[in-house]
Amino acid sequence: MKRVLIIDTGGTISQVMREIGTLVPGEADIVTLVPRLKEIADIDYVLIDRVDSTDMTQNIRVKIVEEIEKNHNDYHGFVITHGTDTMADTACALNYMVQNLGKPIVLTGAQLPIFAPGPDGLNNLYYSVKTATEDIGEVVICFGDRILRGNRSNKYNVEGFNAFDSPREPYIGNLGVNIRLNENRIKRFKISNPIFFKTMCSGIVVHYQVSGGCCDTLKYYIDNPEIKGVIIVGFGTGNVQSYLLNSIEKLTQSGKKVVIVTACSKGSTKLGQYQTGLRVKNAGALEAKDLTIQATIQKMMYALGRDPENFQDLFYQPIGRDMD
Ligand code: ASN
Repeated sequence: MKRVLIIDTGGTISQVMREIGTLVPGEADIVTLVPRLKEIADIDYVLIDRVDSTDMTQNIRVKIVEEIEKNHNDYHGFVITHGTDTMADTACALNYMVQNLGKPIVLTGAQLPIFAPGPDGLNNLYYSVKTATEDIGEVVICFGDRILRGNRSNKYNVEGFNAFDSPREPYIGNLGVNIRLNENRIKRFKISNPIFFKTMCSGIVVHYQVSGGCCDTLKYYIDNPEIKGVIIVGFGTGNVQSYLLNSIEKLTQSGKKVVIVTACSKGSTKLGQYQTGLRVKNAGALEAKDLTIQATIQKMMYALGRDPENFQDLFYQPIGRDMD
């Protein structure tokens, strides 16, 4: 029988309702609530934390990586239960922290606590364990009736049972009476040579442009030693407002990395297309091309944590088909 390790980090799936109507971390043993999991695979379970994923940290992510590192030869796949709010961020982080595993790392969770009437978490957990035994060699999110490339996904629906989408990448698979896997997936490796990377740089900020605004908050980052990288969410192809340019130039001159990502959920930055993009490139900023915002954050953390001198090369090296 195949073996699957479930790594629990918390999220709504195991939360309970307080009388006042607020969900808080609970004590649920989610695996025993889905007894039929044993018919799919031999299951082992480790509890790492019970956080609402709002409070997900790089330390918890390192613990996930350590579990995978310790056990990677002994299991066919890994399932990580996680809150939905930052599940896509963790999927991206794991794509960079665990490279060349060649086995499925499946993230799942729920919109409703597993004790609520009609909980989606029962199905999500069941199908995630199944997915972890399949011919997949990458980090995926398994949620609702979709299997999605983790590093291309985002939570787009607060309520729906299909909470995730990946607008830049067709689904890796669809769940129904059968699991149907698509050819765009990365397949399981026969022989793998994984690399585990645990020193992500947390000193990243994201600046969202305010159309019609006038406050140059970027200037506060220039002399801040905590901040190593700044992501600016560009309009369209990566266009950035004139009043930010002076600070961007100072940021890049002071050695901080500045990356422009597109605010759009499809397509790529093209900083040369408009003058409003070219001038930010001339100020020393890089562009995230078609990386999602979540992937840009985690890839910056990875590249800065790994080797800031080689930031540009590391940032542009595709990992787990995160960019075209
Ligand atoms: N706030 C919750 C979390 O991310 C949302 C959920 O899991 N549905 O932990």
